[in-house]
Amino acid sequence: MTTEDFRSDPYAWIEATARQAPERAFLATLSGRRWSYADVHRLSGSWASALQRLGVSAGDRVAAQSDKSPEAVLLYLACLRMGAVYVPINPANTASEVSYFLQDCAPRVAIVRPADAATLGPIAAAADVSQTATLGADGSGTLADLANNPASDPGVRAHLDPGALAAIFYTSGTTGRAKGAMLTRGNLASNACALATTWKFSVNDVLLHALPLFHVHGLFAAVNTVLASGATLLLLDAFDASLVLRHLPEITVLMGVPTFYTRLLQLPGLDRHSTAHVRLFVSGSAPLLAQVHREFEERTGHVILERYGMTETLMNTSNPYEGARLPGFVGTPLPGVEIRLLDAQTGALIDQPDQTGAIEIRGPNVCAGYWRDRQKTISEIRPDGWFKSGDLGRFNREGYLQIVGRAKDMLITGGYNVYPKELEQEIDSLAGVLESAVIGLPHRDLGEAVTAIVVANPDAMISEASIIAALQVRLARYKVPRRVLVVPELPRNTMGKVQKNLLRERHAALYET
Ligand code: MCA
Ligand code: AMP
Repeated sequence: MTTEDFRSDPYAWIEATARQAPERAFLATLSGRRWSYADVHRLSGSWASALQRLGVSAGDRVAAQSDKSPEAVLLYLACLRMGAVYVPINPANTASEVSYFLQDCAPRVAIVRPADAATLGPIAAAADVSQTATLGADGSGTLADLANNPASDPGVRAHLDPGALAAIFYTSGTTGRAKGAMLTRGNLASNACALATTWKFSVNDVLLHALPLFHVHGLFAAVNTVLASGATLLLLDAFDASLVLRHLPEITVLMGVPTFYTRLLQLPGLDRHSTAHVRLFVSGSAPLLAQVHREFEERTGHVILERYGMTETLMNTSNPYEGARLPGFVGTPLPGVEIRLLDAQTGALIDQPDQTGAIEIRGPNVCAGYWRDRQKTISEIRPDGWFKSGDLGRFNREGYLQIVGRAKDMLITGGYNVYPKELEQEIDSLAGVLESAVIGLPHRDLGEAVTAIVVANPDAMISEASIIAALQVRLARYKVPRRVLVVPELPRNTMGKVQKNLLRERHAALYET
């Protein structure tokens, strides 16, 4: 196995450790389950064989809406091993959202939770998905039954080009509908190697995993970096600040969204002693307030390392492992990644520090485009490979990037991205609604809280509660507005465009009490 294999074939990591240190722990749970690298190599083979018997071949999509569990990790690894394209779906997504994903990605098989099989089976069939299998939170279900069948062939393995697709991750967009970012085996492999090197991962590391598995943060930044370094995962079902605090003495690395750190700071037990065993705290997915950064250092002596990523590009920049980790900055480009800033008006290259421009990214981390959406691919990725991030940034004199805003209309709540357009379309379609504007307002716990400002049709009766109730059945919970304010009209500029800045200023203190 060469370094080149590691940068191009993500499954090669497991094979290497399973051969060199078969008994080393890959994954442990709080309930005492433990898998070595040899176990995961053997099991991923049986699971790949099960997928094959469901008709899956290399290049076929496998869509999965499952709870977080070791078996959900295994399913992903089985796909990597056999060259199937893994399409994870947030368990919070409603049936109508799942229906859209299935129609769009046209998977060979849909994996659903046993309790959802009755509802989602017909939805999958209507989307022409020929097979549905189940996977429960405890790892049981028809998929595990197939994998445990003695007829399983644990030797299944595809050796594919680094350009072959490994995963499709849906990310909503400014046009409303979610788009599938096509991530290749080379994207995954190169990015995990860059992170493992930059963050000095070793076989001695134990990463506490409290993130969801259906986003690139939890699956690729966390799981892949552990795999690429032969390290160990301690898998939690979900983030729970007290539980995380209790287990810090057993781990060396924590990766989280800023809300993790805000919540940990609320616990009196967070101090130098409880964090002494940890060598690295990483934050990303949303801006980490400089105040949280400083408070964390005062309490624990640890300087949180902030980095910047995107679904379409995986991780782009990082503060240094050794050297100054600056509050409010996301660091310098990772090895192999290029970042440039373009003047938002003229498109001219900005080559001076302290000037704000549109961030563009190029490198082996940039996705192959959007699934079955050539138009969007062409509009977001330039012919010479530069990806338009939609974020605005500036470099300081030391070459550290700071994200100063977004050109795209998007907000981030607890690390989850919400695109106002998607919600506004849903709200505007409700009876009695004339128009709406969705904004993010400052929220101590979630960073930003989804807030809808709604205008009723003349003579119509609408209320905050009725709008929230109607949205709850259509949208994943994290997208549903925390508050809906019914107002007589929306502020507009002379061009007729809704002035969201004014709305944000006007309601800035809504969540302060
Ligand atoms: C849960 N709720 C939320 C959110 N999470 N509402 C708004 N925003 C959220 N993020 C709802 C729940 O459904 C619940 O609703 C209520 O809020 C209270 O839930 P609570 O128990 O307090 O929340 P939680 O379950 O503890 O979740 C908070 C969390 C979680 C731990 C911060 O949201 C989380 O794990 N976020 C991580 C997201 C992530 O991995 N992002 C990475 C994206 P009700 O009361 O009605 O039941 S990848 C990315 O962005 C790029 C690539 C990158 O750079 O990483
Ligand atoms: P996603 O759509 O989930 O891929 O989220 C990507 C977006 O999250 C980026 O385009 C940024 O706007 C934002 N993001 C990720 N990491 C950071 C960070 N450290 N600071 C500020 N914004 C971030």
